[in-house]
Amino acid sequence: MAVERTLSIIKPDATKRNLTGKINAKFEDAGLRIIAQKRIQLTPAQAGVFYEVHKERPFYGELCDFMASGPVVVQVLEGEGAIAKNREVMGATNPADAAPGTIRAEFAESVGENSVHGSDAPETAAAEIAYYFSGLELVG
Ligand code: FUP
Repeated sequence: MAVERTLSIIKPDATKRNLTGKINAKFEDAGLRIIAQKRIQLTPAQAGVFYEVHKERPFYGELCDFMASGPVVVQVLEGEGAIAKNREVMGATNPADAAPGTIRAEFAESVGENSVHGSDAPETAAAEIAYYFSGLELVG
């Protein structure tokens, strides 16, 4: 399997509860390397551009406001099959459906406030990484 890079975000519900380290341990235990990471405060407009694919969905406004409600930690994870592996470690979007041991099963508060984001395909991973990081910031 090829070595991939994927964009991860630790969302405001998790940064507020001081869960960055516990979530990072899940990534590292799964063999994902955190090759870039920064804690930032998004504006609703910046979150809106990132989640543009959802702009027709009823939850879009709430999602943008939530993502701007506190700091997020944006990060690039690298590893064999990193995109799918990260999705496995994250668990299902709705924590009620997330497998035991996943980040969302253990930490997410609701379908909207679900602690982490992870890219879902190679093309989105490349675009999402480029939204938050310059090439110089990726140190594999
Ligand atoms: P995921 O890829 O698992 O993050 O899920 P989606 O791309 O389907 O959704 C992106 C984000 O939209 C979720 F993380 C939270 C929000 N969302 C809702 O608030 N309500 C929903 O019914 C579905 C998604």
